[in-house]
Amino acid sequence: MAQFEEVSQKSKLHPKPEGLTLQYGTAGFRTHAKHLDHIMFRMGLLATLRSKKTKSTIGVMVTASHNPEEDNGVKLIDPMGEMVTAMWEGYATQLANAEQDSLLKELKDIIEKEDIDMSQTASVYVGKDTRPSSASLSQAVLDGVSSLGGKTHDYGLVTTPQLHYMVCCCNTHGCYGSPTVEGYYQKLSQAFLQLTQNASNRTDDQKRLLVDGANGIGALKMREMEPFLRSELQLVLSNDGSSGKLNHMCGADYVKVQQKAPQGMNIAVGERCCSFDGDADRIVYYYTDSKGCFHLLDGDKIATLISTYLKELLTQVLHTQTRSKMKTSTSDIYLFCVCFQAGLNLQIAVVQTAYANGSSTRYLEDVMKVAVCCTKTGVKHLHHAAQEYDIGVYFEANGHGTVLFSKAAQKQIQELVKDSDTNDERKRAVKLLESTINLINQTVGDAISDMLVIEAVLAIRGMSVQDWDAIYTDLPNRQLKVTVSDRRVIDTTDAERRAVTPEGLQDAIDSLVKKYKSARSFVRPSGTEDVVRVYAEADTQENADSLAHEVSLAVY
Ligand code: NG1
Ligand code: ZN
Repeated sequence: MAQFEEVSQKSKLHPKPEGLTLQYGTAGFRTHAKHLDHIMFRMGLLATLRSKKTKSTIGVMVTASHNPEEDNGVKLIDPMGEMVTAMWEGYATQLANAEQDSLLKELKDIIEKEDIDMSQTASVYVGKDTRPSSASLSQAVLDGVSSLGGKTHDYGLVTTPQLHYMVCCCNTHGCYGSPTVEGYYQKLSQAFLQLTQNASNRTDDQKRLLVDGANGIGALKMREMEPFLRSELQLVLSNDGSSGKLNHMCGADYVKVQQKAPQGMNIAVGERCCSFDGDADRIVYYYTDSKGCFHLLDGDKIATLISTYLKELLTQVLHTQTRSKMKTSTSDIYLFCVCFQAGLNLQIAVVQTAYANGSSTRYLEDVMKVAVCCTKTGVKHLHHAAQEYDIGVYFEANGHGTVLFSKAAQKQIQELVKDSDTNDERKRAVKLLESTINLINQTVGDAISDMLVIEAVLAIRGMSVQDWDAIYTDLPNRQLKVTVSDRRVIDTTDAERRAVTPEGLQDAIDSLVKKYKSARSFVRPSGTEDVVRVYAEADTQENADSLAHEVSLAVY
């Protein structure tokens, strides 16, 4: 019992307001910062239990991502850097909502259900974003961990993906990289520099990129990373937090939803720009053309660029190897077998959500001949689906995503790199694959890593942002939010593309959609805000706007 004495004492310093209930949603707990002190303390407790249970380091990130500066939130990170399992999300909600006098009872209930050995040591990594409330809230997490005797490492200000990376590095004993911010910069910059060596004669203009840091942690971290990139990428940072408010009229979410450039950025015609969100796990690109038209390159365009590039590399390995086979020496035949696997047996798939633009899905399936799979919104669903493939490229349309390489795929690629008996073209392709793997943060979507991958791919393929944009043309689309008295009355199926309840809603949507050309629309309750989201796309912007409007009226 003595081990819970400190929890009992310290929890009084982080009291739960009576009657307040919160849910561990798609992105953890997220609400106004003033409601979160007790949640943070309790998530410190839960992370300690999770660490004892898994005998691994667990992460706790304090952030509310793209939400307003006054909000905050918290997310738990599992041993390999992935999101915590659904079962533990349930425990998080249970612990968060226990009234003060039943906290210990709920804690012991989890310990019993999970059969946790309390004598096991615990280690928790904690990080925070730049919100004014983050300092005291992350202190509450640290208090929670130490009151249960867990060890903490406070990383202070880091991006969400950086903390995921640290947790993965720690639990893989350095195999993934060194668990420091510097280790992260070194790993990524080395891979980036290796990749860009393959792009000859880049001009300063091609190396120049305008970055909107959303006045958040991403801007701070890009400044730290810049010297590691040795001018191979010349960043012009705006919304770097020196004056503006976090996520206010800037950042990836603003740009994606408003479909316009952020404030605080001076953009010349045709210039390549990107925006991070508030915790730097999302990125979107854009430019304006000579007519002043804004062009957005969102998560769907990013997934298309990256999967096309990877598919080409795998094909190059296969083709060059086929030529080796023609020489018919014994060793060539052997090499062919190894490479045949790399070229043929690695299946690339792209994982999307219902928000993916219809044009992107069509392009990937019909032109690229890549398998496309659709999951529910929320990166954990995409991440799990992507794990099913040798190479799973997943992106939400809002720019949150990454690429996963199966262990077997990584092994095959590494073996081919080591193989000294290869021709130059194949070696180049295999090395590019290896450096690309090193550049990608496979634990979670990462704006910095994604940005470097995109910049490297554009450089290697000699593409401008306009060439990239021209791969396919987005169907005009509109996203709206509708506030209703209870959003939970809407239940969906088919990866959230069809509403099952309330009765009649889907029929109403279907008949509205029929009025327009190339149209599609769906509604779903948000997992992070108290709203219903409406999405519509159609042949023209006017039609997409009016379909979205009509569907929102049907939701009331
Ligand atoms: P909700 O609020 O459930 O739509 C939003 C995003 C998700 C995901 C989460 C977590 C849209 C339409 N939805 O979820 O894609 O990023 O936030 O941050 O962008
Ligand atoms: Zn985010």
